[in-house]
Amino acid sequence: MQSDTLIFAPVFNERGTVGALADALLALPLRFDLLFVDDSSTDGTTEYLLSLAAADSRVHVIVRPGKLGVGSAHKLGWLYARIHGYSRIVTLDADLSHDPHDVPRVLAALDAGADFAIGSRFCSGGRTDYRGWRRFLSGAGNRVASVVLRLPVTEHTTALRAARLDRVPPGLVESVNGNGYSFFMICITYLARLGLGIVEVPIHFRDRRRGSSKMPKTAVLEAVQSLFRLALDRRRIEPLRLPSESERQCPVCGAPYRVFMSRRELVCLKCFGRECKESIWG
Ligand SMILES: Nc1nc2c(ncn2[C@@H]2O[C@H](COP(=O)(O)OP(=O)(O)OP(=O)(O)O)[C@@H](O)[C@H]2O)c(=O)[nH]1
Ligand SMILES: [Mg+2]
Repeated sequence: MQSDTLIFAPVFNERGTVGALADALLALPLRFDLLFVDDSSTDGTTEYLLSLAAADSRVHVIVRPGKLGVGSAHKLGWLYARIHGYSRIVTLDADLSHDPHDVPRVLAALDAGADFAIGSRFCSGGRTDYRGWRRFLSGAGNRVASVVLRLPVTEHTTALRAARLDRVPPGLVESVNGNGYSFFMICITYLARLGLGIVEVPIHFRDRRRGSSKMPKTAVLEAVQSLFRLALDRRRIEPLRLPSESERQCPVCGAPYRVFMSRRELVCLKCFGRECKESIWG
């Protein structure tokens, strides 16, 4: 029987950590399924995950044809959770920066009444191992975001998160206009502006011990642009609806993972195949 909780991690070339991550998650005393979205890793990660999925029915893998961005992988994780009827989703990085043992802690925040929980480096009790430029960037970036966006949180950018799916309007997260690292800030801004109960859970964020960063140099610029856009555009958020089952089917790759990016544009989160016309929105 399917569990009601989906744990999701995006993954690209993380062979040095993904095995330990999967082992630690699968040993947790919780009932859940585990989804990885792998962007055709070239270091053996894909083969490892496919063999793990063949051996353990809790593990699911979607392999995309190329590196399509961490934000779009998260949107696919959320869509997968929706269409398979899970009631809770937990997301985290695959490089062991997020401690798998923090998963029960963010879920406990949902059990205690939160709609959305975020693992936080900057709230009281939170820690980060980043040093130098990365520490400055994440600390200053999150402080600026707190001032400009005026959300009730100190952490806007990390991916360790948990949500009750019945509290989040379907289509809101799946259609976020950001396929890279800006996804995280846009997503939490929308949820806070809709008035969801958001709780910060203090975490110790570790620097990746293996592999290399996938963050492009343009990520900072992209984050600044998103921050200004979110600060200036305070219109009421109107989520795009999720497509029906037949609309979701992608004519390019055949997968059922299309979402609306606007009222006239359907985009496949698996292959990025697009369809634009006047008449899509019913
Ligand atoms: N599927 C997919 N996963 C990605 C992509 N980019 C990053 N990831 C994964 O997203 C997670 C976060 O990426 P990281 O490179 O660790 O980004 P970061 O934590 O901000 O940077 P570091 O601190 O340098 O590790 C990791 O699990 C990556 O493997 C992508 O384009 N596609
Ligand atoms: Mg990382």
